[in-house]
Amino acid sequence: MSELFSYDVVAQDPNTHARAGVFHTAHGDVQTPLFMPVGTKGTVKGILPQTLEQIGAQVVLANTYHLEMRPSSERICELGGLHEFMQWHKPILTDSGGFQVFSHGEFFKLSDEGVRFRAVDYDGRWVSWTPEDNMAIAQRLGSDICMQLDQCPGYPATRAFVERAVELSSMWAERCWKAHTRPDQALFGIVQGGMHLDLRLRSLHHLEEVGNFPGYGIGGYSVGEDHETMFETLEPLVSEHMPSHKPRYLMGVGNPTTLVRAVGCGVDMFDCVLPTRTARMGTAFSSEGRMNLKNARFSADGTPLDHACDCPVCTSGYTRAYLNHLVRQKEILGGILLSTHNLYYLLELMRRARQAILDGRYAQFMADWMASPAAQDF
Ligand code: PRF
Ligand code: ZN
Repeated sequence: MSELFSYDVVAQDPNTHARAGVFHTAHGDVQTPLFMPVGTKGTVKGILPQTLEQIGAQVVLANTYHLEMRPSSERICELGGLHEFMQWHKPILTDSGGFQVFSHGEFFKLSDEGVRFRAVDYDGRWVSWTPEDNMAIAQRLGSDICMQLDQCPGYPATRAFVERAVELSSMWAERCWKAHTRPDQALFGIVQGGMHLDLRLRSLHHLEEVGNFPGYGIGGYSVGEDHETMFETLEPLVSEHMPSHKPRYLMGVGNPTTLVRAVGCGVDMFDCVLPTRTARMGTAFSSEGRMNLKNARFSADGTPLDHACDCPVCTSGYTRAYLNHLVRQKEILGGILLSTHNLYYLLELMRRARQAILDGRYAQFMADWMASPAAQDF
């Protein structure tokens, strides 16, 4: 029996920093690298839990801030915890409110104590939130992995602003570490520091001093910078400085090309609303790049969505013409089918990446991806 929340690297690619691993949680093992579908409010929009299982999702993401606002962690706890509430019995990761608060524009105030913000997407009331509150909520929800409360600076930001975010996030990491007591839940620290490698390293070292976190989130990327700017600091941070025996989770990144490159740097986990959000707007990921199903050129196309895809949508006889019709008529099935396909696409991409690492051919996998028509579009 492996120890709860230990991470075993099962294969290290010989020519890149990519690795394949297994992370053990209270609701089962998780094979890395992996993509985690986002179910912010306790549901991956439009997708049944059994469908998620069928397409091979291993972990679903939820958010403490949203679930605390409605229907509250107390209610969910009374009803048996989040797994029972949403009928997903595999691992759940809950993000803290940090990133959501950051998206509240001018309606928030940060202090050492915590954050105060207006719940603009709910009833508009002012809410005060401390690291201890965040831990209490996550522990009531009973997720397998929870994230510390952090501050995610946007981009561009002054160095002084980012430095302050690192200090605040470090202080909050320590308070989260002390407040966290649930033995069947793993608390991950979050590395911040914007596009400054020295601040990233300072943040990482603070986390290493604060406690023995079983894994690390990497926050503060994909906030408006271009890809090259991100990889300038992400690459050395992950491949040279982050401990190799702990999982590394790049938060909020779901662009297929970025995933392939980040795995090559040694990142293990990803989440993003991109596959489901773009699906609801009528866009599909495919082996030929992005496809906007609203486009009139699909209206009489009797072929499957993506001939190279084995997902339940592409193998059930649905045509591009039918998807075009559903999307144009704003039928909810359009969003459901495209979400199912897009999630499968990223889950399958990570399964193939894992197999390539196990076979010691990840460099070739990356080169093949970069040369593929899909990569030109992402
Ligand atoms: N912090 C937290 N959640 C996040 C982020 C972060 O920096 C990001 C940044 N891409 C996405 N989700 N707590
Ligand atoms: Zn498909």
